[in-house]
Amino acid sequence: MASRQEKITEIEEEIRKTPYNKATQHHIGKLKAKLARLREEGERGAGSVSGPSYGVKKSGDATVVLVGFPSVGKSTLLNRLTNAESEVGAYDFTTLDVIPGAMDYKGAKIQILDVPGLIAGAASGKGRGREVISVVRNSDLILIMLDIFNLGQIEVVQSELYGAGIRVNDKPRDVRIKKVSRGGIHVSSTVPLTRLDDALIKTILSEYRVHNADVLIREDISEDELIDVLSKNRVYIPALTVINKVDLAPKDLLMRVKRQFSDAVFISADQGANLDDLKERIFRSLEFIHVYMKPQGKEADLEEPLIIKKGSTVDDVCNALHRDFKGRFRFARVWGGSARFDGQRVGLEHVLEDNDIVSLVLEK
Ligand SMILES: Nc1nc2c(ncn2[C@@H]2O[C@H](COP(=O)(O)OP(=O)(O)OP(=O)(O)O)[C@@H](O)[C@H]2O)c(=O)[nH]1
Ligand SMILES: [Mg+2]
Repeated sequence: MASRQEKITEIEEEIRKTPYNKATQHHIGKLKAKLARLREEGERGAGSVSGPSYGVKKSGDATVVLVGFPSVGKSTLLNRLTNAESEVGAYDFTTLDVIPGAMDYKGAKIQILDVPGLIAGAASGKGRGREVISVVRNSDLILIMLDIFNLGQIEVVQSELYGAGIRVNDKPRDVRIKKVSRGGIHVSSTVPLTRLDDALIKTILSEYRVHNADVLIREDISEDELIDVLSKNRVYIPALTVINKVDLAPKDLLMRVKRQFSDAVFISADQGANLDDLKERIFRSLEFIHVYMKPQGKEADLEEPLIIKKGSTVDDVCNALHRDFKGRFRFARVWGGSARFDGQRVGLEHVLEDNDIVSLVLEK
């Protein structure tokens, strides 16, 4: 029997060879779904979906990872932004491990991870691709780092991340799939679907063993996007493009690139240029919120808020404060944007908003 990898290669080959048109669209859709499912199974087997395999623990309020080709200056930047000392070398693959550093900025403790350079084929295991990818999957923000003289690398980096199920600066498509016990697949949509028809939707769903379901689609999605909805291993992570070594670039080149990459942050890690701007962009991209703690029966501490990630729950607050709190948790009271009324009683799963006041009620 063919191994999973052989099957994957075979299907990739077939997709490449088949011209895409109305007549082959279904066949290709089916192959793509099959491919996505096989890859997913492979990853589960290798254990890479669950947590970094490099053995670096997440710490601080958020984790940022530096991703880029060898020698773009990742380690140089880590050393500039944090207390870490990661080896810098004028040759490729200087860094062979994950090197963590910590950056304090506006009250947030931000962990920054330097990883080995990424190369084409990383998602399928080239270099230390798999390990790097699993660290990236578990981060809160990706810095895609480029050398100003090799900007074409961005396409390779983006496609490697995409191939590894990482969706950058994106969010899941608005599709609801409600499984039912019988009656087949029923599709409804609130917008015209120009890229999918019922038959193709059914084909893709059946690859994921969904045979009876009500499907509600609210966007004009593609087959790849439907597969994303069905895949369990997709992660959605914000990213910033950082263009390094501007100290070496002639003025006219720099001007041109700035127009082309208007969202990027331009730095010289080596010279320490524009790093304050980068820190601010990192901080803003992480979308922290402030939560004020109110000890029971006392006034809230409005001086020193807790800094946590947007979307954090009462559970996250417990974990941030003390490792015993979760075990002793009874309930919490909340004032502010996330509360339906002042002092609402909530559980661990309650999602907080910026400037909420929280009081934890714990077992003695
Ligand atoms: N001129 C200039 N050189 C830089 C800059 N940043 C890094 N370098 C040099 O580029 C080379 C590679 O830097 P590293 O920080 O080791 O690059 P890396 O991305 O960590 O490389 P790998 O660990 O091999 O993936 C070194 O010789 C650095 O001194 C910069 O802003 N300007
Ligand atoms: Mg390095």
